[in-house]
Amino acid sequence: MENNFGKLLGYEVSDCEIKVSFEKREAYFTVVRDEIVRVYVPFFDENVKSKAIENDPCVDADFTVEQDGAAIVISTEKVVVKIYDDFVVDFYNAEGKLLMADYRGERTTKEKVSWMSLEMLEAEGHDISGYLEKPCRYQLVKKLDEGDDFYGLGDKSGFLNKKHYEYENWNSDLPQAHNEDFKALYKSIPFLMCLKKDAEAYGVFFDNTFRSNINLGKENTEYFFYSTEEGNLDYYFMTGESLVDVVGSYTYLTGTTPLPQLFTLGYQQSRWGYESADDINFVVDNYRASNIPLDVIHLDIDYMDNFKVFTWNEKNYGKPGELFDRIKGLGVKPVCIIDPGTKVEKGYSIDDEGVANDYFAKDKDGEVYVNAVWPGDSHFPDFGKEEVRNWWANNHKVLTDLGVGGIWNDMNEPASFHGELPADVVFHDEDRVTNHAEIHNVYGHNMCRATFQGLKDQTGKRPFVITRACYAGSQKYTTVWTGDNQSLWHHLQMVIPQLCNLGMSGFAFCGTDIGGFGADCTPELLCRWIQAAMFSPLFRNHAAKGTKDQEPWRFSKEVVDINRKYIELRYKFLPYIYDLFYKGETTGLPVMRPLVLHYPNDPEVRNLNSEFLAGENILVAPVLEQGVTKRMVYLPDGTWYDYWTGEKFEGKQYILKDAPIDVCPMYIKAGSIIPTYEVVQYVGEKAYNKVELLVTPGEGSYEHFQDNGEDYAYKNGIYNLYQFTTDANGNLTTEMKHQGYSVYEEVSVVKLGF
Ligand code: MIG
Repeated sequence: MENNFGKLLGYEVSDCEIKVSFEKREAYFTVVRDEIVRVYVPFFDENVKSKAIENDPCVDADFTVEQDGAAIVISTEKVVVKIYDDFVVDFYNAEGKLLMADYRGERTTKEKVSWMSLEMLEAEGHDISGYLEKPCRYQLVKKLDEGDDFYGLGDKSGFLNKKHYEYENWNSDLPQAHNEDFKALYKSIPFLMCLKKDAEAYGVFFDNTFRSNINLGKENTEYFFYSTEEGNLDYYFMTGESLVDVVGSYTYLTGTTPLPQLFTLGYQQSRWGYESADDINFVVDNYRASNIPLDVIHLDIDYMDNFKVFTWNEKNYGKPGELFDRIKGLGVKPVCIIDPGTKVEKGYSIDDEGVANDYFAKDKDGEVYVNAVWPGDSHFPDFGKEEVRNWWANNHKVLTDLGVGGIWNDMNEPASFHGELPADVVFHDEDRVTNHAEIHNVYGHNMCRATFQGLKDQTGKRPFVITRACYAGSQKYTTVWTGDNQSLWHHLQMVIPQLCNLGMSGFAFCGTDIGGFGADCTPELLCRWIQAAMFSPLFRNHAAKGTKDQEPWRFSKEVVDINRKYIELRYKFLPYIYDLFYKGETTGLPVMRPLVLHYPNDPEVRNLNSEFLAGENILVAPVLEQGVTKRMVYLPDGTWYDYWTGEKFEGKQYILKDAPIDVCPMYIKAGSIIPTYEVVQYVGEKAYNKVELLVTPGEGSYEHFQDNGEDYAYKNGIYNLYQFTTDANGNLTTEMKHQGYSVYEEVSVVKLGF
């Protein structure tokens, strides 16, 4: 094995940082807090600042450092790190259990070393060409233990448990149907969680924006590895009692999903192919006529003049104010798409300004870089510069002045029609000059930051931004959808694992295109999709140009009734979902959760792809297969009540539930108190001045949040926090933990299962 760090020489401590010296290099270990330790080696550039972690996360945690035989040992209350010669590093929990160990053997591919910096090998005069198939700056190879299961990684396709698969972090817009063998999708969230055999949990966040690979025992079941073509070695090890703690640590570092506006949790309709104001009005009118609630309609690229961002196609869409005023009069908020590609056109003010001010990326020879997207030849804003983000933010004024409800950012991988942007296209990271290879995975992130800022400054409301591409930490600025899925049953099956992993990766606010984007949706698929998506935070039906009409009211009465039933149920549970967001702003926990998050000791749920929990209290087991009308449901530990019949079941067993096309099996945990609202056609149609609590047997306790649902007043105390408790008979006691907003006129109880 190559020795490229050499022997351990010693260490120096300053504040929360421990500099560990080896013969040939130094490595830095930072105790961020009791459960989090950062490992850092600036192979690439010391001036690179994290995009995911914006503030210094270090608290003054207590720790000790000592030399213990061959190792330097760093101990906090929760983590023990042992560092050996050659930069071999092992992480233990406080009980002395080895959680993540460096792999001692050799990788079985061409790469012959278990830890390597090519730069160093090169500097030492080695010929590195034979080592790697692809250029690789460094790799981290960790021991894979029997029973290790992996979760997280954001939007990656496939199943909940990522073990035995390999992934790539390179934001990618791929038109084919996303299959389980896809390595990359639109987002790069290099956050991995491991649940060990005995349910100890840890997480690792690899904070590097360059292209990287994560191989979780696919190459060899003895180890897993992370490798990257460039960048600093910069990763965070985090642990805790459970996966819940690990999610907490990760979102402590990168930020939690902020509380959204209430209407953004309502039902939304979109289609690429609404070609005129008439089309939009027709859709809105049909929703109202069919009594299916609707809060948002999305305007895809056709609303723009020749796909020029921040313009309006007056020919087909009339006066912008007129359309907005009409649909807003019906209670529907318009959301407009904005792509990054800016049409190259003299006299188009956005492009002129961008060129004049040096706001666009340039090629290596200093010419403004051009590639084609929807508007034809286009320029690409250099969002890494603050000046550019401010400019972009201000450009949104033309839409916020009209009362736009939110902004949908697409094509920001960035996607381009004439091949991918070359690696050497020049971009900035603030003042630092860099290139596409480094900026690619944070292009969407930086764009969303700008969009968020624009909406926040111009409206004073909590911004509603939706993006396709992003990086770790983008959850602070934007919601996400999973891009171009298709109307396929296996894509319906992917909804749960994909959204649960996004949720555990910080993105509490996520969704898929309901009904599927590409291909034609069948009536049955749409019914099952709306059921599976009922608790998906972003609740939007969207379809591609040229596909079969997909609004529920285009189908038979049965399909309309089933869609209305579940969309109404969504509006009923709106306060519960909103509470999950309110709590998640502190805990980092998502709305849609895999069972493994709360039942890590139950081996039955480690690979459970077909059920999820909404919060902790509602278990949803939708039918995900064509033609199936009976569903095997696994209930975890505890007592559960069938939402539809009130029937009681003890957990830790499989049950068989009849699930005809209009039934989505749902179970409520014993001791639940679930706030519900009256069904409305849109948020704001009526004041929510009463709340009805759905209560199941068993003593319960629940905190409920209420505010204006729109702005930041709650940060200044303008909200109510109710503490509800129930006794075994379902008798309710209410205590006001905080009162700063008008209180409900009525709080009532509906009992289930008594
Ligand atoms: O190249 O704006 O994922 O949701 O409707 C296609 C048109 C561009 C891709 C997005 C999709 C959107 C479509 N866009």
